[in-house]
Amino acid sequence: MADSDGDGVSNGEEDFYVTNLLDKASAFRAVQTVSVILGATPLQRLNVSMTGVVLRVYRLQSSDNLNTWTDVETRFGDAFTPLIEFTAESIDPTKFWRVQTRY
Ligand SMILES: [Ca+2]
Repeated sequence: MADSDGDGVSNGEEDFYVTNLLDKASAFRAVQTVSVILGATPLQRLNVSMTGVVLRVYRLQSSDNLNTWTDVETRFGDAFTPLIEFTAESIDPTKFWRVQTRY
């Protein structure tokens, strides 16, 4: 639980994401955008990207209520193509998204 570099990310999380636990500039970060696409059936489009690490699994999930989560897409960390990008769309006016990571 310690945070040796004081960047707000625990040493355990830095170990999981293979970032430098002594460098504040080195931490796992995901970049996300949500766009509204107007049309006959308006929808929201999610884009989220992050740097993946070998032997880690990244799973995009969605929910309507924050209680029940549905798998949308699963990606595996790959040293040759480290960028992991998810794109998903929903016609629901309210949709929750998360990326679950694990070994
Ligand atoms: Ca840290």
